[in-house]
Amino acid sequence: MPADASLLARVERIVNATPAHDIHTHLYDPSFGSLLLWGIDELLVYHYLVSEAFRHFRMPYESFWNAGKPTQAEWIWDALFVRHSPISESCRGVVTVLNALGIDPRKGDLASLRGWFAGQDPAAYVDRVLGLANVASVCMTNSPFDDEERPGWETGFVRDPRFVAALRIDPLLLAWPSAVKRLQAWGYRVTGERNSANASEVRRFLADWTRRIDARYCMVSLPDDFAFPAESDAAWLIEHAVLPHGREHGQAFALMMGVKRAVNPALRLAGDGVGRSNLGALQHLCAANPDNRFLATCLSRENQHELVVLARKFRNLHPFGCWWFTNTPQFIAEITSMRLELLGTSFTPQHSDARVLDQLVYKWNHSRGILARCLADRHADLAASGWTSTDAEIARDARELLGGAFATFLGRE
Ligand code: RAT
Ligand code: ZN
Repeated sequence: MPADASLLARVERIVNATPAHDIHTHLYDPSFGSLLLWGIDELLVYHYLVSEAFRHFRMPYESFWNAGKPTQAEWIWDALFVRHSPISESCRGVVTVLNALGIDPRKGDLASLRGWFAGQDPAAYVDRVLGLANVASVCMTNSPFDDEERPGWETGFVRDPRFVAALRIDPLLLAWPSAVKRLQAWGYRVTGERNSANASEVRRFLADWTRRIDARYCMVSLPDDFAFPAESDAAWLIEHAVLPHGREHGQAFALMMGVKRAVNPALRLAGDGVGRSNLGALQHLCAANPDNRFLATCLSRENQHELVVLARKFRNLHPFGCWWFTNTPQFIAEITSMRLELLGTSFTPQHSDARVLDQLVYKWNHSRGILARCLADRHADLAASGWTSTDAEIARDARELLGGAFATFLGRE
């Protein structure tokens, strides 16, 4: 039942005051310099907004891509904020960010917004954003296959403890023939055949990078047609390298399921779509590998119920996040309520997937509001059944939902 105003206010206060551990972002430790994106232009050229702006643009795709970032940002601002109301979730996010920073987005133009951001000191700005978002730690997406990122890890740097690492291995699993060449160049003796010598070299590669970056978990985004077991390189690598590595290092494996890459390649990063996954693959992984831990999120709305039911059957499965196209108020409310009703607090309702530092502010502001409502409604139902929850109990729920259950699942309490 919907919580009354006073219960809702209590739960909101508690959820807002509870620091979040953001378990999946595309942000970088500030030591990576320009790889950590921030500011108004980056907010505007976010790929979620690029695909929305192309709903209005009449220009050829290439004209957009050939323009510099400032011009792209101006075009997007004009299309989505000047000529139309910014009511989509991603547009509203920019407004929430500016508002939280004390900037009235309706006063002044893009030039004055740029002036404000240009005056910020990067290090102080990181502190300010994390403070505004009330985020205690952000998990990065760290790929040894990324030529801009890898040198930083190889050289080494002083880590900011708020930025924790996760080992991303999409190219390894989804483009094995090209990954073989890269691994060879890095000194791993792989040939591409599916044999035990290759599996153990891949395990050596995973172990080296796990240690180098102190990876909390290992992760991949999978297409909707991912199957397991299967006669595929990905299935072979998962079974013979990723899972044994996970068991040896006590490391969870995160599957982000259901992305259809490059549905419209002309949109580049903004051109990916969604497809319904076969969660039989996840069921098989969980059932056949009770000593491995799996984190999972699904991009398709149609997979959400099945994912929650699977988590009831397998304690080595931890659902997380309302990812990408499900990161809208309507779906977050639906998915979070369903998970609370079927799993209690043993899941992680949200990750931000932020690519731009400032987005932490809106992603967490919007998500916390919905989480608080869903949680308040559960406590209202509970009260109606005869159990009145204390503030301390609600605070315990909030801690579990905002990172505590995740840490317990990973064995990193
Ligand atoms: O949400 C996004 O920004 C997507 O582009 C993907 O990066 C997705 O989150 C992923 O990690 O594959
Ligand atoms: Zn992501």
